[in-house]
Amino acid sequence: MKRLILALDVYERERALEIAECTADYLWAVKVNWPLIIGSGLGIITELRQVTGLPVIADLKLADIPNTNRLIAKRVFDAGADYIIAHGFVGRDSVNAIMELGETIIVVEMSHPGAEEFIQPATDKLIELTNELEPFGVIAPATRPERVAYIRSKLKPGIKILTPGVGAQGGRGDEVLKAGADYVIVGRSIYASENPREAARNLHQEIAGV
Ligand code: O7M
Repeated sequence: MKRLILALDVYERERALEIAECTADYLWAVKVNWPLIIGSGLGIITELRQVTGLPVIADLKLADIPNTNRLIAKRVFDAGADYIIAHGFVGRDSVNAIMELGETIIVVEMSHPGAEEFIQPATDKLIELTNELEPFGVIAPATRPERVAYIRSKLKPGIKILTPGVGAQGGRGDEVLKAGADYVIVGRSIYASENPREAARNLHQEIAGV
């Protein structure tokens, strides 16, 4: 079973396509964030789907009023994205505007140190919102496996947990899967390595046995 998601945070179209193609065998999905969309345009989403045959997650962390979220999400789903990542702290109406258009993933906690300032104190409420809306999944921090275990214990069964923070930010894929995550998101440890295919294979093998 594939549980690895590539965070393809490069600017250049050709480099992105090359890395995605050579790592695809070990991935469940490819995640695109602002760096790649700014550098290569929205058309990269369809190209990545064609080259890899994998789902593409658009990590825009949308956090706007419902109408603006809807305007953005419409174009991004039309461009071929299978999932959009949204912030939940803006409220259920803003998240609903995206969920009406396609599969959505809600951020309930983040992986960086600053997440403890504002997001972590709101995590319980964000989990409540998630359980009510029942999106495809949530984002939770691989850097804090104990928080992933906590989030898993509160989240309705069936809602997936996707965890960034493995490798460059210090988290471990096997640990966070044992804590209850379904997928790990990895960027720099793959795309910035000398041999991205080898790096992806090693990570895949590390987590495959969990
Ligand atoms: O492995 P890295 O650290 O190079 O990349 C991690 C990716 O996950 C990168 O695209 C970040 O923007 C993203 N991410 C986090 O690192 N922490 C979070 O809390 C949330 C995300 C994310 O994917 O949010 C949806």
